Amino acid sequence: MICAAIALVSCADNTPAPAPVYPIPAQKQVVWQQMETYAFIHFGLNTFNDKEWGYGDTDPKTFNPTHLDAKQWARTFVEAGMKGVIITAKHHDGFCLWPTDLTDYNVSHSSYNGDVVGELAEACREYGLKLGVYLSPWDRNRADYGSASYVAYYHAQLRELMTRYGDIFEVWFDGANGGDGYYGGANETRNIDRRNYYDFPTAWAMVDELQPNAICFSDGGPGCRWVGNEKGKAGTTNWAFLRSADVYPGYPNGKELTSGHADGDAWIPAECDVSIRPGWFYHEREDDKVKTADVLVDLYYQSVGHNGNLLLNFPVNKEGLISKTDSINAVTFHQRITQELSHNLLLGATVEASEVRGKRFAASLVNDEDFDTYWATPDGVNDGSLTFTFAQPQTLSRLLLQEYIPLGQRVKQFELEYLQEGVWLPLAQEEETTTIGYKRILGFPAITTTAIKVNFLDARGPLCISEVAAY
Ligand code: FUL
Repeated sequence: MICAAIALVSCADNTPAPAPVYPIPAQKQVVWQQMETYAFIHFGLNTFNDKEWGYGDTDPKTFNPTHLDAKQWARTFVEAGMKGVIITAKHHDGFCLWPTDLTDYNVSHSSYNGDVVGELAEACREYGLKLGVYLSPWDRNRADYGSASYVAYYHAQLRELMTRYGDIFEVWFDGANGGDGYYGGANETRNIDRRNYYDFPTAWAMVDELQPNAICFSDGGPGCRWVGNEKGKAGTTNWAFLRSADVYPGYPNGKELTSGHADGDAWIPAECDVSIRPGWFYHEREDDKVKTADVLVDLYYQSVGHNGNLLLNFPVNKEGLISKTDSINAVTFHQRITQELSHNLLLGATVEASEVRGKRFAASLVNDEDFDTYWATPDGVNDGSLTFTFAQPQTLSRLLLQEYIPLGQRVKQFELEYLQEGVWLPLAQEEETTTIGYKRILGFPAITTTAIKVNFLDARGPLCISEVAAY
């Protein structure tokens, strides 16, 4: 089958879509995956006391931002291409950025007169960003931490956050619970059973009930998972599945989370968290250590380009603002990505598919900007190829592939080739061309060619390829 690479007119025919290959995502997980990049904010007593993990005994009056402006944060995020923001409503020190009814250790007893979570919620509404909250299970301020009453308190805090601030897109359940040299908060009990103590299933059910569109993050999901490192990098092989019986918040085998479990039974895609500075919280000494736009661009290709979402942290400073260098670098990063991925060279090519599953599935052989149309192979055909031929030689250094994930993640191995003087030559390393998932972007030294070919060598079912683009 040969056709122009721009979307063909879709022709009605009765060929049924391929059956899903399980596990498949919930609709809200697809929506979440399409956000691709969003911001993280670490802000609290640590900001003013030069700490990363406060002990929970710091005077709340030390929280004293002089020019706090959540709209400045929101503007920066919009210009940096972020689709939402998750704020540390409560970090491990137990200090709450909202005026909770449940403890005095909160912003209303600080030197700042306001509701930081509420101000951010309002700014998000104004700037069209989605809001998420981080609520640390580990709490170094509570005298009853370790007992059942703390868990009731923790769930009540969650209820406040789920009911006071409008729509929430994600709730962050951090698995951190102390570590070498960090034990011994003001009121700490160490003998808890981390897997069961917090009664997470009840917390997640509450989120489902009060915020049905929100997904729950933890090391092991259920909505999305930690990627196993704080460097913002997913594996080149990255399955959106985990074996749900094995994983839980605090799951110690972080390495597995970088690539997922190929035999997983639950759709739990990876989220790549990383800070724009070395620390999560603001420290003056890191003012000259802000990640450059170049580094951020690279992180984008290793997170979003590796089938993960990028959660980029901004340490709000003592004034209550995102520092200038951080804003500039983040905005420049977004401009660079937008520019690098703006012109799909395949739109001017003709495409030949090894096989097509009826006319309907030929309608979108390449990047037609419509995720919901896709090229599919017939039942029983779990491999195939797409060949793109250019009218004039083109120079390219990136290839982007997307699977139609509402029907599952399928591709296990593929390869890229380009035509050089009548011979097909390999374009990328084998270990880099395994899984695709929602999005896979490959980079390679620039080549000039008249044709490229994607060979899909093995998949878990018939192929469902939503997009192909080259830059
Ligand atoms: C970790 C925490 O211990 C860090 O302080 C930070 O919040 C990071 C995002 O998650 O588990």
